[in-house]
Amino acid sequence: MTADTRDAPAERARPNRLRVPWVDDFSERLRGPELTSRVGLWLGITLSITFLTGLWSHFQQDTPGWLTIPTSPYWLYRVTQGLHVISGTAAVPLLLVKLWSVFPRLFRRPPWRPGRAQLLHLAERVSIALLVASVIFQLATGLSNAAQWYPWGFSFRSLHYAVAWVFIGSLLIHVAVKLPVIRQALAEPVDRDEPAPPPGALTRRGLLRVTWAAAGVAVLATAGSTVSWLRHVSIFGVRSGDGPQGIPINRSAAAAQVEPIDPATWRLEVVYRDRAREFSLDELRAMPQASHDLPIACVEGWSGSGTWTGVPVADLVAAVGAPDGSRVFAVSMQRRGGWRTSELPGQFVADRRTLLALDLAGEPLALDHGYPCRIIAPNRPGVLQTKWVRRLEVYA
Ligand SMILES: Nc1nc2c(c(=O)[nH]1)N[C@H]1C(S)=C(S)[C@@H](COP(=O)(O)O)O[C@H]1N2
Ligand SMILES: [Mo]
Repeated sequence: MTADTRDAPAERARPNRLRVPWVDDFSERLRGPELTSRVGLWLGITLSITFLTGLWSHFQQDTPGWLTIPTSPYWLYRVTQGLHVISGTAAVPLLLVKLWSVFPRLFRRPPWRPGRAQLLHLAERVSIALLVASVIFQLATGLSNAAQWYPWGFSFRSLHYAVAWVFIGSLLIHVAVKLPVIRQALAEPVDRDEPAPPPGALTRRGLLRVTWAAAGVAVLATAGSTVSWLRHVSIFGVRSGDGPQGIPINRSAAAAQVEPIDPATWRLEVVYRDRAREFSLDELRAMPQASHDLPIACVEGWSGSGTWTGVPVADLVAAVGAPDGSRVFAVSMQRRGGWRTSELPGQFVADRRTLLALDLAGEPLALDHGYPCRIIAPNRPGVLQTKWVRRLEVYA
């Protein structure tokens, strides 16, 4: 056997020789740091946007003491959460190409002898294992959440949030370790040292173009959930379709087990300390009404805008003699399940665009949109726009 045939891949790949592959069993024609670093750069950008907007979404729902969520611009959460889901979706094809470009490195053997090199090798592998596992976990749970599919028993938000920190920590380690390689590879043309492709075969440049196109398709396929004129191309836009009064329904009254009310006997309770007032639907309608165009921006990524009319919450707070800047805790008629209560911090109560809405698009709220009344406030996650409100508790 000559030296030539011993190294030939065909010889190695003989099916009767079952063995663990080596790193150089895989074709190096397209793979290499020039490709990996370019796809990695964009993967890093999309995932960083996803991380930051995700952090913001978490803080909107679970606000740390040092942070005051602004009520303006009213569309801010709509944009940040739309970006969160769009950039997360665009990351999927980038991640697949990136993993494909580096997976032969899984079959590198660690340095045989114990020592610094072996330790470094193991440390790098652990950080990459954490990075890959956390990214896959985040994208898989995030995408199924955006598809409103919750096939698990854990609390989505707390786990998605916790794993986000594992992700960002291991990403920073990875970038720090690879920075010299990344910088050098990005400074070179992508086809440096690229062997001439067989006729008709893909080149590195071609592969990059396909990758960008796939990410672009992923963006278009989700962006319609936020950007209404893209609705018809957004096949992944789960709730981008219509709903009653022009806005999709997140959870219907039937799903929330909320019974239709009798408008003659229904009352809204507003409670402040030992003061409590009841308002009938007619009394609420007799109060000065305000109208605002505000979006429902669901954490799951879809959003839609409507014209809401109702009583500014600040007026109801004043009606029970509570001071400006009071907080309001809204309680719905729904008895079971999440999202049946929400808290409006003082700045939201003070903002006169924050409504106890009675109408949407000039008509009484559809039962599924929260009839007889719901909270609607600027720059708020949909999950806090409580429907079927029965009681407002005011705290100074
Ligand atoms: N009582 C109650 N209010 C609720 C919910 C709910 O399940 N129960 N869902 C919330 C969520 S997650 C969203 S996105 C919005 C959606 O409002 P819509 O169904 O009117 O579009 O309502 C919010 N208000
Ligand atoms: Mo939502």
